[in-house]
Amino acid sequence: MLKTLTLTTTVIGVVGSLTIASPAAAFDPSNNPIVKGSEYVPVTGDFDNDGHSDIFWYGPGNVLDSLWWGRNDRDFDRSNSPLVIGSGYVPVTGDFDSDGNSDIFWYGPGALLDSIWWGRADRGFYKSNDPIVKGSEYVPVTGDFDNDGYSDIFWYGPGNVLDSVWWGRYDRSFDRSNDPLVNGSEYVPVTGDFDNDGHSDIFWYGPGYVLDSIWWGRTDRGFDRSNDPLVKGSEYVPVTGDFDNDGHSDIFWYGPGNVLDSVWWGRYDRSFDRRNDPIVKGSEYVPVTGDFDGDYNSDIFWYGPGNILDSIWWGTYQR
Ligand SMILES: [Ca+2]
Ligand SMILES: [Ca+2]
Ligand SMILES: [Ca+2]
Ligand SMILES: [Ca+2]
Repeated sequence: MLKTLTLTTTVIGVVGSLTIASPAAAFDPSNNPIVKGSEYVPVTGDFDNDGHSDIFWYGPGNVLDSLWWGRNDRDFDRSNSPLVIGSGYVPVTGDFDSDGNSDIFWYGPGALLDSIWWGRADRGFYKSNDPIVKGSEYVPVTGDFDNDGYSDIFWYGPGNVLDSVWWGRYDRSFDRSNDPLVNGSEYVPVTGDFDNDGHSDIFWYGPGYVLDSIWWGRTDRGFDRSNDPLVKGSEYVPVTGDFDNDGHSDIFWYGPGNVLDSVWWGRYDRSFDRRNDPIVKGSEYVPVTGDFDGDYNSDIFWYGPGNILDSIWWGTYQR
């Protein structure tokens, strides 16, 4: 049975037990009735390369996918094309062929066939179903680690699984390196260019007592590794973006429930300005970041699955 997007009008304010408090000056909040029907996996990128980030709402299984295209006026063009791909995929986005259009790598763990959808200016996709084999259950993260303009994929294999990196190429293939980039335990990797040297970096967030570390991308396709005790207390959901548009990626540590949120602002010296402002969030959101209105400040789309009201926080130049 096909589910479709349920378009309803919801009053701004309180829905159920949820309240969205105003954030600090770092964000302009908008609680517009941004309706979503069901449980989607949102993936963001600038697929049509118009300078505005877009959201691909991946509905696993029989749920109809849809695309929201960012606009200057902070609204979205919505297309409900049946862009169906099976269930069980882990989508990651990057501009792997460096043509300016973001692409989606549909990673199918296990027996699922991987595929890549290449973004186009006309808001369609070139789809390639090459059997891009991956063995097991990886956590892929994307960035341009070697700063050659082509997005790369770091395949993080938790536990004893060997990690590897796929380096994007102009011909839509990848250079693959299977170096034993060992990682001990179960990390949550987030990527951004925190020191603003042009190379994407990986923040390995170790929930609980696990020591965090950062891998800094290098031109020679290696990484500088720092194991500073970047302490985090509890179970956060980190998302990255350049919220204040100073060139350094920042990390928004979303603490679901009563956990206090914080923002770490990237610095040139590879440290962070840490702000523990009580940026309140009520409930269990799925945050995704992008520059949806094209003003160069990254924004946060708080997707509330089910009946939870969605909202968007628009990045400002302030912190
Ligand atoms: Ca766009
Ligand atoms: Ca592309
Ligand atoms: Ca690259
Ligand atoms: Ca960097």
